[in-house]
Order: sequence, then C-alpha cells, then structure tokens
Amino acid sequence: MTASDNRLRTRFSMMDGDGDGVLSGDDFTGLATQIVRTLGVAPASPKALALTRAAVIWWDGLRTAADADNDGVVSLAEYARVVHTRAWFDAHVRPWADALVDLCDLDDDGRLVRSELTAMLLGTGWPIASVVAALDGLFGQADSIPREAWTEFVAEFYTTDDPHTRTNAMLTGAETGGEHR
Ligand SMILES: [Ca+2]
Ligand SMILES: [Ca+2]
Repeated sequence: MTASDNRLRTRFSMMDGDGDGVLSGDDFTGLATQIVRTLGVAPASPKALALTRAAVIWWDGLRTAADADNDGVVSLAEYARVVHTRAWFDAHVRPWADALVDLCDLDDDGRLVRSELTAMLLGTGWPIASVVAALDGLFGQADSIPREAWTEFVAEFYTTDDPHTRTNAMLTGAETGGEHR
C-alpha cells in the first residue's frame, strides 16, 4: 500500500466512528460526543455545542461532495474519488478543526498544551504511536504551540498530495516514512 492509499484509508477509518465501513451523519456527531466526553467538557457548554455544529457542517460538505449514488452514506470508493482542496477544507473541515482547538485551549490563550492535545487525539481513537510521533514533530521541546500550528497540520493532513508530508506520522499502517520507490 502506498502512503497516499494509507493516508486515504486512515482518514476514512478515523471518520468511520462506528466502524461499519461507511460514513454517515451519526459517525460525525458521534465523534463530537466522544471527544466532549473524553475531555470532560459539559455537553451543553458553548464549546461542546460548537463542536457538534461543526461536525454537521463537515458531514454535510462530505455527503454533498462524495455521495455519488445518493444513498445517504459515503463508501470508501466514493470517498476516494473526492479531492480535498484547500478551499473545500476551509469551508467544511476548518470549522471542525477550529472547534476542536477551542475545546482543547482550556484557558483561551490561543495556545495548545501538549497534554490536552494528546488527550483529545487519543479520545478520537488515534493510536498512541501515531499521536506521539506527530506531536514530537510539532512540539519539539516546547510545552505549547500556537493553535494555528495545529490547524495547519490538520489542513495538511487532509489536503496534501505530497507523499513525504510530515503528516504521515498520523498514518496508522506500518509504513509511515513516505512512499518507497
Ligand atoms: Ca460508519
Ligand atoms: Ca453513497
């Protein structure tokens, strides 16, 4: 499997929260609920409600772009045909990325602390090895990073076609160092 296949499957399986092999609205609202629970945020708090709204925006954008057979769910084959441009990301996924950092930025100082970001990512189901590798690269020796550093990393993960992207650290397969040629 190439790194780009791996990236596609990793994105898909992370979105398929209930693991039934297709993406549906329930996967996205379920992911929001799971993150809110993991971080111990009150479900009725503004930040938690914003995350749920962003989950719906993301799903609506994905369904509109990808559900070619119009059956209300997005299969891996349908997902594979969608190209995520930066403009599409900004319109449909960035609200989710922003809501997530709002949730993780507990003291609202515009910076993310590594422990909180780690908790959030583990809560969304990322394997710990991927989380550690990605955050090692992002944080280096720092305790916190500007929130934009994280949202840019997320944008790159969803939109890049560079086989050697630093976001390969988030891939869940054995091959994480880019494509072998
Ligand atoms: Ca699903
Ligand atoms: Ca479909």
